Amino acid sequence: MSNPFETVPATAILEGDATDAYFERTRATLEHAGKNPRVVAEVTADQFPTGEFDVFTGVKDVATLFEGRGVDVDALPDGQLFDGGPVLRIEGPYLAFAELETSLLGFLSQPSGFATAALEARLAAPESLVLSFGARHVHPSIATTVERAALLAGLDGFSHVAAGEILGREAGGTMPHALMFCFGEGNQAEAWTAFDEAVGEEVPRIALVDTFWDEKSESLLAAETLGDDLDGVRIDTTSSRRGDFRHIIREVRWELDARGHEDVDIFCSGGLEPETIRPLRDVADGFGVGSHITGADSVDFSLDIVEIEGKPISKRGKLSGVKEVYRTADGGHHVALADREEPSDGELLLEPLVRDGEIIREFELADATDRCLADAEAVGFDRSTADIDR
Ligand code: PCP
Repeated sequence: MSNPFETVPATAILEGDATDAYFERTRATLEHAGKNPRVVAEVTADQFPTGEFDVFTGVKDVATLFEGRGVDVDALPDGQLFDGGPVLRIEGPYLAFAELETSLLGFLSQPSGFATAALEARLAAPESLVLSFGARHVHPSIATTVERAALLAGLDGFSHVAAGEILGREAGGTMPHALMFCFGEGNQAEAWTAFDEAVGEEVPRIALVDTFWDEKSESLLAAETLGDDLDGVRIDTTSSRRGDFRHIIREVRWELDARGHEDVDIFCSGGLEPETIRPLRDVADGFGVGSHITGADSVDFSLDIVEIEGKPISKRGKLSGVKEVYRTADGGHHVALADREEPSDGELLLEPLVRDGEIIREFELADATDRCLADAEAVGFDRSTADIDR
């Protein structure tokens, strides 16, 4: 069973076999015709700025993909926000990278979508604990991709154990409903006590309190059962039973406080989106977010040759010529031909990534997170400011 889940192995990606068939036919044709032109190709989502920013990530995997290939690659830094124009540029003989286009775009498109959605969740509750709970919605072989994107966007942690081992960060989480079912209705106190006895001291004591009875009753029972050991309660009320979720949380807070349990935090999960998190952020202490991140649309990147043998070229609807992207003083993006004078107030965003097949950039996730959050502020990233001050 060398490949029991039929996933595409890393060697196939690195060797260019993780490709669309037409690139193999292109190679055969060009080799047959004795052609291998020197090209410049650019990865772009929108040709012109749209006013809407996304988070750029996946660049570390792209660097690995191009290592040892005889090309130069420039790219935005990991975690940078972008709006229009090229995010990555490749220069070299076309046959040095033709088949890599499929994997290159995949490395960027889905992780950038995850990170953009995670940033939306982050900014919906900037002061709260926000955790990534969505690894269960994706193929397990890309769980690290989800959790890394969540961390890059500033989330406080994630739930996936194997991803944690790869990323060097311990996964978080306490108990599912399955644990409560195994003890049964009426035995919730027994379940929470057993949990308290069984798990390590470093695990927060957060009791799941929506399984059998109402959230208030189970929260008070958890507080009575674990006393000062209880760190928090998690409310994962099913949407059909949710009613006014904000009111339920305030009611639980009130009743806990009334009995002296002011230190018990309230965490929420279950189908949360930025627009449902925002009205809860002043009454709940933390949120678990899954499907909003994992269900994010991939960023629609494409790779286009823009110069061939030193001459600008493009298909209809695309912009020819080697370009640069600038961040302007007002937080916007400016796209211009690379051989023109730089705008006086523009910060050049594309940076060298690979030179003649050698990776010349280092990647620190913490740096990318800092960049992402600072850049989100610089460009005013918030897709839902309308109700932010409720
Ligand atoms: C939480 C919630 C979702 C999970 C997290 C991901 O699970 O019910 O299924 O969040 P999402 O809805 O934002 O994608 P648990 O309450 O632990 O699930 P279970 O009912 O399996 O115990």
